[in-house]
Amino acid sequence: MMFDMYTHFPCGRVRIVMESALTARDRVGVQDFVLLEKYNSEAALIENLRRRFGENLIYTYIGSVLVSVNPYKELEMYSKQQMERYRGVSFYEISPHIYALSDNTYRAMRTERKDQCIMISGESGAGKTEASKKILLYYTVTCPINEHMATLGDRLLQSNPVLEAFGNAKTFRNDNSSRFGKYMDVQFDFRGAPVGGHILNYLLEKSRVVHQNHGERNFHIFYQLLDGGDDDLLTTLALERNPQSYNYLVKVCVCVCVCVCVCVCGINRGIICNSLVQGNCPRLSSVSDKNNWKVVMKALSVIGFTEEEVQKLLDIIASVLHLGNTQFGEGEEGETYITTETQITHLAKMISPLNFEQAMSARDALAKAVYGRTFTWLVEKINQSLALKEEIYHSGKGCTVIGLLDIYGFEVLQHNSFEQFCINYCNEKLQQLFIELTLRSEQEEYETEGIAWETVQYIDNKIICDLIEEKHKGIISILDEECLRPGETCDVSFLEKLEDTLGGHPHFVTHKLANGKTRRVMSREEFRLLHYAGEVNYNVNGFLDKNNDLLNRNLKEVMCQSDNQILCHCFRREEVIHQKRPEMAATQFKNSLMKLMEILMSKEPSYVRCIKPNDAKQPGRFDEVLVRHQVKYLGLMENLRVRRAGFAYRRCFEAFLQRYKPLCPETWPNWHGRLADGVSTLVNHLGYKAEEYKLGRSKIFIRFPKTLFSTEDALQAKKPEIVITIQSAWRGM
Ligand code: AOV
Ligand code: MG
Repeated sequence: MMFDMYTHFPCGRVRIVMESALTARDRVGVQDFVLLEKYNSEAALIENLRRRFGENLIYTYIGSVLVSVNPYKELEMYSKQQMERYRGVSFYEISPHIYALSDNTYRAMRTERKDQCIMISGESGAGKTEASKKILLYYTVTCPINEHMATLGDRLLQSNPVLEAFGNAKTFRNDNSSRFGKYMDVQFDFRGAPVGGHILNYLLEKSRVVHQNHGERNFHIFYQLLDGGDDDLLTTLALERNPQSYNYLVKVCVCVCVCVCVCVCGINRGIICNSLVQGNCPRLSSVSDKNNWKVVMKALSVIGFTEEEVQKLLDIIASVLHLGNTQFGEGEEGETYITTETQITHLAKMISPLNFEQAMSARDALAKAVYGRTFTWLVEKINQSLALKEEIYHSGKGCTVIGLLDIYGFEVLQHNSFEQFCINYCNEKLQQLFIELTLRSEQEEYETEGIAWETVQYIDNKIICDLIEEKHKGIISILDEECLRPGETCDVSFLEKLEDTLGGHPHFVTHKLANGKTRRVMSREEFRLLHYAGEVNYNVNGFLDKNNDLLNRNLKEVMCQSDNQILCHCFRREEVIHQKRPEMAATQFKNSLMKLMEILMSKEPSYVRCIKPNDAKQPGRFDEVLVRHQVKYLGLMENLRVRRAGFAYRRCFEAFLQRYKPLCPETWPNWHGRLADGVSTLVNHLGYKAEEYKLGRSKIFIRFPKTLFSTEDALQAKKPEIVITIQSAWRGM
């Protein structure tokens, strides 16, 4: 961008001006996409990203939206000095940065006394979690400290390693993939000091506890405990150090085998081995489980977990591993019994009249429920530690909030299931919100500035949101009905119901064609949704089970009676006594999303759109095909179109006049009249045509970048003596 840059020299802050705008533009691209000449061209946008990425300039704006490309290497741009450079500096005066966005949001909250939120999106591995951590770090380092909450910053920061240990895992796409959505509020007092925090968590991928794809891992905490826990601890928990010993962590046996052994009852029976096919990936080169174990244990203590609580928590983690190793034998009449003695001593009894398949699935359901509920408990405990103190809350001076949303991006895998369906639904909602809020803020700005609103063309994805969430005829309602319907229901009957109700909907496709024929390219177990970001085929296998998320009543009862207080807290007596069926998983998710939308709607939004440059997690590689996909999924062109619908560029009168006054004898060296008149005089002198710009109440709006570029070039030609090459400044940012 062609504006004044500031840098730090030993003598203090010095104002410097960019080298020729054109040469800089050619080399490193524009730092705001709205200034691209061909703003409607996806290729131009990608080329701009590529150029900047090549120069380690990973951040670019679309107006006030920050686009970030994962560098997959440590860049020298996150130091404390860098934080200082961005403090209090206007968004446009300095190179794009996550700190600029953080600072801008913070200042908007302070000056306007309005709650803010920063929404971070992008596909797995694109850098969302890293971005959210950098924002949090920026606030904890640069904001003042409230003496009553002096350690809050530490607790806020330490919540990350804990939640990552229990909620993140190595996946094919990311060695530290967040397997839950997270929204975190940071509360600030009237002086701008952080005084509280609150976390909401969404849809933990519980199925990972019992099953991982090849090359992936279970949640980090299991490996951290085995690698980092000392010998005494492992002995107390009856654990072996080797992850290979645990079915839930490593592939144990790919075939079903039958062997004979003496079971706990002392009778010879045939035993069917567990035939799990797990990730088989116990170690990671990029992650030190041992070191991270220490980090997590320290973090738990900083947050305020007692030793007893930590012990109980680890008991649960160990129990899940033991549970996974529980083997079942099949009796002569098809009944099942537990054959593994060690596990029995660590688990409540769970012998019931189930057949082998049912026993296995009950065991896994229990492991998932125990882990999932423990994770929720963990978040509650962290929230207690971060909770705003009563006296601050009631001080009468009020608090303002910055919310950080780090939530799964649009996902298209080879095999898309219930989880992807929920994740992509969430992205539809966020896109809908984005369009609504961006249009609203554009409209508001036009209104404040007294400029006539110009209609914007955009894709409204409400139709897809309705298709998924509408009462009675949306996909979620149909799924719930199918789960509750008495009689024989299954995933395929659910698909048939979808076809009956939604066949013919412009965004819903199955193998059935309208003329009764079959669409060959689609399997009979799939439906396809035409999302705003592209088409996704969902396989219905497992939809009913995952939506039901049922746990055997006997097992719930056993859990209620546990002497582990965390489990007692997680499995409440009332749940067993009243036998009230909890909401189905998809409906629960839908309702929590609705609440999230309300929270976000009530705040001033900022956006970070993260992009992953390659699938190999390598620095310096920019895979254009991959990036193009994400540009599409993230709706960046849509972003740009909305932002550029009226005017590419806007700037307050004062800044505009200050910069370009050398170009007009009447405004140079100083303009003494009204600012608006000064700008008017200046642009008249420059020969701006009426359709090229508009003057609002406090800002000039310029429609096309070329108008601005030619003004900038004129300035460079006029005043070469003030041009200092700032290549170093560009690079250093
Ligand atoms: P995600 O949050 O978007 O994926 P992460 O934030 O975990 O992705 O980033 C993935 C990895 O990329 C990190 O572990 C870092 O190694 C690297 N990385 C990301 N951002 C930066 C950066 N600014 N500088 C250096 N390295 C970075 V997921 O949670 O899977 O959706 O589910
Ligand atoms: Mg993440």
